[in-house]
Amino acid sequence: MDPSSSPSSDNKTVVTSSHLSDMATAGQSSGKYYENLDAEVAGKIQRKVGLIYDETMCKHDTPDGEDHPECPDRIRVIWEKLQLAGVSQRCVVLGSSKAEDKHLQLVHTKDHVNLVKTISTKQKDYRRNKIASQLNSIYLNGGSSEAAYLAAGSVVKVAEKVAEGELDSGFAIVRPPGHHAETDEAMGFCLFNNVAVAASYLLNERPDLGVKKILIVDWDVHHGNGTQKMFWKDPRVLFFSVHRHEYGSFYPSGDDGDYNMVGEGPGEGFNINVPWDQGRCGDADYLAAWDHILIPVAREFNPDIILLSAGFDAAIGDPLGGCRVTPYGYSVMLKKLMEFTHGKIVMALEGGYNLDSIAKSSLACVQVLLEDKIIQGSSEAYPFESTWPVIQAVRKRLCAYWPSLADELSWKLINQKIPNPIILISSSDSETEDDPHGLVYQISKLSIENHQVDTASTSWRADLAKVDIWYASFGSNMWKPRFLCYIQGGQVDGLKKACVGSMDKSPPKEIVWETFPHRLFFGREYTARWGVGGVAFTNPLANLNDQTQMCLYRITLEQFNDVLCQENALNLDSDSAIFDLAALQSAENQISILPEAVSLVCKCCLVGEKRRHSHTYNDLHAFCC
Ligand code: Q9C
Ligand code: ZN
Repeated sequence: MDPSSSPSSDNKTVVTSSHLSDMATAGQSSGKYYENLDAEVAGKIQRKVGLIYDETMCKHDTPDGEDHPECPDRIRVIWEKLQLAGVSQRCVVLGSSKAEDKHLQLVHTKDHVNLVKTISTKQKDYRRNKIASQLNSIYLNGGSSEAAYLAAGSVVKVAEKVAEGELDSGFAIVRPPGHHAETDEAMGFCLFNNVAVAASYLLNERPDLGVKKILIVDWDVHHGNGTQKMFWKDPRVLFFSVHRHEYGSFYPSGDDGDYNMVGEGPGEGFNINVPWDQGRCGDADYLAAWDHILIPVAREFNPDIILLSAGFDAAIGDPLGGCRVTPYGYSVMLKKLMEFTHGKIVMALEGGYNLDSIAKSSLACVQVLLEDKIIQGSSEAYPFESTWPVIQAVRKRLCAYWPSLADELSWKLINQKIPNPIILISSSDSETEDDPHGLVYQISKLSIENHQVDTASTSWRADLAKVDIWYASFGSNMWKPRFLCYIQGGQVDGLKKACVGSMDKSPPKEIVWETFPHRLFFGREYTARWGVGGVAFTNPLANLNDQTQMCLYRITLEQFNDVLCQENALNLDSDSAIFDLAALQSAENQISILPEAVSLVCKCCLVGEKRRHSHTYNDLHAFCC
């Protein structure tokens, strides 16, 4: 916790710090969530990436125009994004195709195919509404049949071209989505199971293409119940789904998405579910599932092609998903799949309901398929603590079929702490160019000069109350309800006991989610000044290419003091601040300071306690003394 800064004439530095005592080694042992997977573009033959988009699929809409998350604009915004970014122009754009009934009937009953086919033709709205009302989460209109046929047919077409080798990979930007659709039932916004139809087509109708083993990866935030059932007993298809499950309470609810559901008969072991017990999962959780389940299994399975049920409703900002996967996270997940099948990957859109998120995530993925330089970014450093038990349970349940899952995960890996909040305090005037959102500028304007703090004063609270700071955190740790407990008091899920809150219970003046230019140096295990423990500094102006999503709370230095006290189990009603106010002030007075030169000393150390404490949350001692 280090509110300090090192202003210099030409280079404003916002110093942030957090306890990072095990961060330096974590990067190596945990699968390197900060790694850069730059693809060498120069000298490479451009990969052929197919795209299908057809405005006709926008005609599927709610019958009387009410709002619905699964809306026509979903595919429009993706298509527009790819065009605006100049990416679609470098792809092979194919016309859409209607699925053939005989292909649909590889996975669906004749009745179901007929139902979907006849929805639009002869029936009136009220008839359609009646049918829809008997289904789970389905609306139907006059455009539904055609859209459903085009969605399924387009995924089949891209899959065929990729399997033939005419394309290296492709993305079918389709709706309605497919993965909830079962053999004889539409549900969950899905009419035909587009990906399952394509998989079955390759396996059963096109033996000439030599596709014998298919890996279906379903990263939609919901369980792919339909796809699971269709290949339940089929060892030719390895189905992997990662989804919110919450003990069966999350849509589509029930036990189907449980990790015990591994397939049956010859298909036993060829169905893998990674069921999150909670929302809010982000890049680190997904990448942990990749590194410790999917990737090793895929290596053993050695598929001929990968079909990706690419819903983007686990994306940050999604109104239904509640998770926090960033475009960067998606791009890394996809990149990791490119090692297989010579990159033969067929992406099909499933869910995803935040238009901005799905457009950005889609763009990031197509750039991976094109083997562009991967977008810059970084993820929260660690998965949630609750993620490891899930991953361990999945590995244990499936290790009989996949020996690469048999080893126990190392203690070191699973006991990594989630990253601490990062504290930003800035002073100094600064340049404001290259800061379109104005956030860096705003931060730079937060100054503690003119707020002389009197170390001898008993009115330290009044002094600190005059100073605003930005408290920043990576998403998963100080999520808003939790952070608000530290300010306003109370207890939410994940807090061991209730917080008393800050003395000043006024809510943060601003709460901003921002993709923030930053650079983190998590590099130190020891600094002369701060002793054992890592530190992190950000230099937003010098490293504009590095981006991370952070949540920033504008609070007063007094509130910050109280947050720290609560995190470290110290009393609030103390007669001094947790900070060394003299250090804070002298930091302010220096013109150019090396980060190491600035330090705030925590109270336990001021009273002569030299032993390193083991606070579960904020090991303040990691960087004081
Ligand atoms: N209580 C896809 O993402 N939610 N489908 C219904 C009823 C349905 C999501 C909630 C969510 C379906 C493809
Ligand atoms: Zn979904």
